[in-house]
Amino acid sequence: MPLPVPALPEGVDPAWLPPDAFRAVGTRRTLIRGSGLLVDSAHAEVAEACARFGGRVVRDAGPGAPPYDLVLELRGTDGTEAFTYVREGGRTTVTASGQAGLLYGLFHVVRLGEDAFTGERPQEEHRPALALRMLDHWDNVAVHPVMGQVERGYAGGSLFWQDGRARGDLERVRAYGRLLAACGINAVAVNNVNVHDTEAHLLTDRIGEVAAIAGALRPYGIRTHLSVSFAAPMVLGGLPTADPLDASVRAWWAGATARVYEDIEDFGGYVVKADSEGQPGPFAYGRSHADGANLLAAALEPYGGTVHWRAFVYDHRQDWRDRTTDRARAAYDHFVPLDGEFASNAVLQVKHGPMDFQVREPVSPLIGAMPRTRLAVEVQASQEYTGQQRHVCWLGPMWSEVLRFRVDGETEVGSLARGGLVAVSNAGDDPFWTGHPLAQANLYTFGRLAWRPDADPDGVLDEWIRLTFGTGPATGLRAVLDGSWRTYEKYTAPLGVGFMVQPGHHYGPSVDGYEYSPWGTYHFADRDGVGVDRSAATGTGFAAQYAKPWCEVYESPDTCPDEQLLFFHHVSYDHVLHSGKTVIQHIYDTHFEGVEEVEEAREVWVSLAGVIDPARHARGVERYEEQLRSAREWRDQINSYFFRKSGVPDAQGRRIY
Ligand code: GCV
Repeated sequence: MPLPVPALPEGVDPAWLPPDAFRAVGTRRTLIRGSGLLVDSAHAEVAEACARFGGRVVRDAGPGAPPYDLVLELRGTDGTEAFTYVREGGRTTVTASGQAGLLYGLFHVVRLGEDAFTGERPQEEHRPALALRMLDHWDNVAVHPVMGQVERGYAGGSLFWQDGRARGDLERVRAYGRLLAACGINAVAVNNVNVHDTEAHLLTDRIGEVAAIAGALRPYGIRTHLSVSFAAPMVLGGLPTADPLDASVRAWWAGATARVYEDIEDFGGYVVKADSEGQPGPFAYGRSHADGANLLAAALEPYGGTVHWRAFVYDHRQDWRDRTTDRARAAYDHFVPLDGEFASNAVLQVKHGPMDFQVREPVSPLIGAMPRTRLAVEVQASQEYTGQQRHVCWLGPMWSEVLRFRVDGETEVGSLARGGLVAVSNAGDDPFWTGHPLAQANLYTFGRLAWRPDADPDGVLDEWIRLTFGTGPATGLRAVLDGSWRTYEKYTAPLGVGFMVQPGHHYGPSVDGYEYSPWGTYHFADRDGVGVDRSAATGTGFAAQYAKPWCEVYESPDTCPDEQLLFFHHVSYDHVLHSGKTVIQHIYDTHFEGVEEVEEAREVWVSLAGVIDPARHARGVERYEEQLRSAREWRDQINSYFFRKSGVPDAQGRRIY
């Protein structure tokens, strides 16, 4: 008997899989052919829908069976995730040669709803563009005294860990896996990349807890990965060194990894943050990051595992007086010389921008500069710098811009992410999963873009709205989500300069919060101008890390796109943008506009009372109050700061403090 569809605890939001989303399938006659764990999951989905809506499901019927509206047929066992979909002769047929493909095919039919059973459609082949579509959870097992249970988590506690151990009841984890499968995600790293001592033990004596979580995710085609400490041989194995070229270290990793696979046969592999923000790494031994990554790759290789090695390596103890060190340069400077040295099962995981998940950054020049290395691109669904899931900020357009960016004028980032697309997860044990109910759109959009990086994000948004809310409030929801990233950008740090957030927790404005800090995140505003000169001619040289045409485009303020101007150049307040406005007037205008746009969005949301279920609506109202308060604070602090620095009044004479 297949496991039933996971039951959601009382009050937990069904997100994009409400029962109604299955109505079209549940009223039909379905035949399922094939066997295996994921086919069982597909069967359970259809069976539950039929029980609710009156349809019928038959498994593996022989000849002479009655006619079916939907046939889901597994025709092989090759493990691929692709499926074909055809509608002919009044029947809808999904075929796949791997179990996961069959499950994805079913969710495709669910997404289409009635359309899946109407008219005729020639055969379509659906195949994920990226093999790995992964979420990294920055979850701590034990509550961290500063970072809490989930580092940069804005959706309650961890879905996996509670009271210092894996949750005993993993039904919600199963439900999470189901949601993720329905948008195409197939891998999850279950713990923080900052590996503290408690979490380090997950690799060895506590691997059983990881295995239990893996067991809950497996029926939905999701492989489990683990963040590990580079110093594990010392911390856990009692060795005097973690030197990647030391034979005893290599043997330790081989042994530890063999034991992991005894417990989790389909274990995905390790995620490593090394020599970064205080985490241990190969630099301590005078070794390169390729040496470090290859050590773990060798341990994983016999089992088909992968090491995801993060490229987020920079000096976080910089002297702010030193104008030559540029954090934006760091990943490229460290890793490009290592191109070609990484093992084939080592993936270099690169943040999409050169800094750190700001509301606007150029695409990291590292992507495209390492043709002989498997790269994964990392984005942040968790809204650390984009409103912390209190503000509505739908990131689909930003991610889509990144994925469609042509690094050399031709090759798209989405095609270069051979190691996959990874997001820092924004989900937690909050009843709405993501804190703000509208932040679910980010999780869903991430999965769909990972499947098809060239997908139109607006289409994905429509899909999410339709599945989650039905058709009623679609126009209003589109209105509040669609431009929300640009709105957020308008009232926060201007023109790509980044940060200006309160130190530590990163919520709310503090223009100089990081200006005299060691973190390398400066804006250099003075009485004459603002921005970071990263040109090759007079600045840090970062612009020269790009291939043509971008190195030329970014090199000069005349050609640099307005939205990136202060990332690449220090310009005077009266510098005229391509838009025709001066920098200072742009700052004033966008900050007033941004707040007005939040006011309008809030009105739209309020007007949806009665169309959206009361619990979601009430949570959204509460969050909009906070977003508006915070946006006003941003507006007033930024505008006042730049007015005081520049002495230039607002051309429209609006209130600046
Ligand atoms: C997990 C930023 C965040 C850190 C995070 C780090 C990373 O610096 O503020 O909390 O650490 O990125 O990506 O490793």
